[in-house]
Amino acid sequence: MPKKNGGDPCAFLKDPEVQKVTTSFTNDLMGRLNFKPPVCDVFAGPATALKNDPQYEFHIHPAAKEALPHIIGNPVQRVTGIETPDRDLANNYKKQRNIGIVFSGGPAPGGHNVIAGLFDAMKKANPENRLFGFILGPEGILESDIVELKQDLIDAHRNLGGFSMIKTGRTKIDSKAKMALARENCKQLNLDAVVIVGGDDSNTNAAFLAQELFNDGIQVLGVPKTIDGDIQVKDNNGEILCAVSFGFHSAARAFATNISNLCSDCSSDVKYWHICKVMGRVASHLALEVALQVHPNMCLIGEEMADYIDMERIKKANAAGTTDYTAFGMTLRHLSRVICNAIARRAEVGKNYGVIVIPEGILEFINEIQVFIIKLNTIIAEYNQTHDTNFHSDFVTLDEKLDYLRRLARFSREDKKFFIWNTRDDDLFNDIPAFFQEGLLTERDSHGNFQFSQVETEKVVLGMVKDYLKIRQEQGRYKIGIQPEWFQKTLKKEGLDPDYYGPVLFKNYRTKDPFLQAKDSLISIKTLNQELVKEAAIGKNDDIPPVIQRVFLATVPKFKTQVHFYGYDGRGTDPTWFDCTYTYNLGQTVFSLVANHATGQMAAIKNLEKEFSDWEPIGIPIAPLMHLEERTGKLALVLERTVVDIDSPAFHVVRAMRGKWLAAEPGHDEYRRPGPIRFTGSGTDIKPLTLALNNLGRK
Ligand code: FBP
Repeated sequence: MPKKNGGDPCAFLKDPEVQKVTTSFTNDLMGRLNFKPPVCDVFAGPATALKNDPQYEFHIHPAAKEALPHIIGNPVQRVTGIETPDRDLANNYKKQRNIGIVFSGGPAPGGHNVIAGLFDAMKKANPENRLFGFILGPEGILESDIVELKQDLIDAHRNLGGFSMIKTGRTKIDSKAKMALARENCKQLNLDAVVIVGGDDSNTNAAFLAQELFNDGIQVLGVPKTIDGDIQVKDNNGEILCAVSFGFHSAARAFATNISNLCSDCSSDVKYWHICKVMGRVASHLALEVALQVHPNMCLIGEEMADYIDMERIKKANAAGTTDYTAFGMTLRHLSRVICNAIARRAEVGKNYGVIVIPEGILEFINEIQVFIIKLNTIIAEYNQTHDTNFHSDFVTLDEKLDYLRRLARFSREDKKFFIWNTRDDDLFNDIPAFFQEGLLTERDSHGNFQFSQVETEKVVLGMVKDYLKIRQEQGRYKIGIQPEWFQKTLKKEGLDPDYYGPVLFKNYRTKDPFLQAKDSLISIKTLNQELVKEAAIGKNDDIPPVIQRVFLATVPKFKTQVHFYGYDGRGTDPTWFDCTYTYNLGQTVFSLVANHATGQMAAIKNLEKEFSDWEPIGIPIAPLMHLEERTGKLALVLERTVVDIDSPAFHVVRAMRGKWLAAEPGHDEYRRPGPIRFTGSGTDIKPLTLALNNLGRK
């Protein structure tokens, strides 16, 4: 062993004992690299074929029919295993192929296994087959930046999270020129097929590229990726074809592990409310899954808020013979009240701590915010179009942007015409905090999506909650409940009679309530003094007995918060068994689609919600899943995203258990410990709990 002082530090690092401790090759890593996910039975034989399943039908949008004529008629295709392929099939299956693969959008655990599954399947069919990875996402297609993916590289990434093997990016191939360039590059690279692993926007891109490359005989296939879990496919009859995108389970489990640790922390030092924002910009699937995994005290689900109807407002408007449009959907103010009520209820039973889960995209479901987002999207898009420039480069600072909006409001006032931004909008917008204004004016991503991860959603909600809690506190409606035993013991220790002071301090002293509630009027030392004097417990000029002050202070809540954002950590986490296996089989499915000449299809596994033995690899046509959506102020054909169904069993369970999880009653909290991510093993929670619940009662 080299000497600690002096000697060559590098020599010290060569010491085998030191190397043993500092090695990057941990047991977990080695276990992951060596793990072989099971494959569906259809992949066991020498070849596969595709069987059309015409019973699955979709509502086809006329715009999709017009834009994607070559692939709009694609059916759902089932992969079948072929034990003894005839000569034609065998020759075709074995044909030497060059396949390009690209990751697109945010990382999601399992991506490397898509590559591994595809690689293993194509090498099994023909060892001469070659796989190429486009570097840094679709930008790699446009730049022809490609690397051949060989055995060693793939083996070094098996069952590991992230997209680090070939990186990813959000470039969109969205113009005629870019399409033509992509086409030219794929032809130059002599590719037979391109596989796009991405979310809704990237699969949309896959469909358009499939259309573009159709006549060149280059196939384009999609793979449903996104931790947000919002790529779900059903046919017209509600038959589930793709229950969830890959990466969702792992990310949710990573968030859940961390949030469950916070549950255990906060119920130990009982002083913090942990506000946990979890990713998911459009849908609240991740928040819902995390809630089922952890049983937090509160979990907000955006889709439920959008569905909210304020009956009081409706009644008032009806009585006045008018319509109150603000009665539909929840307002920010109402949301803050709901949260505050829950916090105050827990405080009453002495629990001045807890965990709240908030979906990243919650604000999109809030009435007034949604209006701002749509209006600002349109204003920015119109500006860019009219001036052929970029709004954000022309107006760099917040003040410059606000000034532009003010000018729009002035135009609308002076012209007295209908304009998208009027004085009322401007006034309302100026009422919100600057950081949030900045967030709402942030640059849209390349697909025209509002970038929720850049907005401090939790800060907005928290700001309102803090303000309202302060009001409640001043009204005497937010206090900490006191255990009668503690009160008795504390006063007796100081020689005071608890039965004398009890009715002076508490409104429920003579009841059998498990917690004593301070009178509403006791909101400060001054009001405590007044109350004691009024009840003749002390004289006008007497000091408050210190122990009474102590008891009073114990009833005063301090709302202390810790704010957390769970997103990027979950995108980079190592995959669960579910995602390892799902993605490896997706890779195998993609090869079957390529080898059987499919294009414009998305690889999927049907029956994911069931046992592994029921999993069925399929190809889903992308074009029929498209609809028109507003993007950058214009309508665009995109793959429809699926939001949380508030009629689903998973949501019903959360709704039914919410009261229990809030635990606004004496006793323990109901927190659940999901434990760390596993990639082996069995049990009920090896798949997403939302999937398991939604499958109950289905055949
Ligand atoms: P994808 O839809 O590309 O999978 O990404 C989704 C997501 O993880 C969202 O939850 C989040 O809002 C967004 O990525 C953040 O993106 P960025 O990488 O641009 O910060």
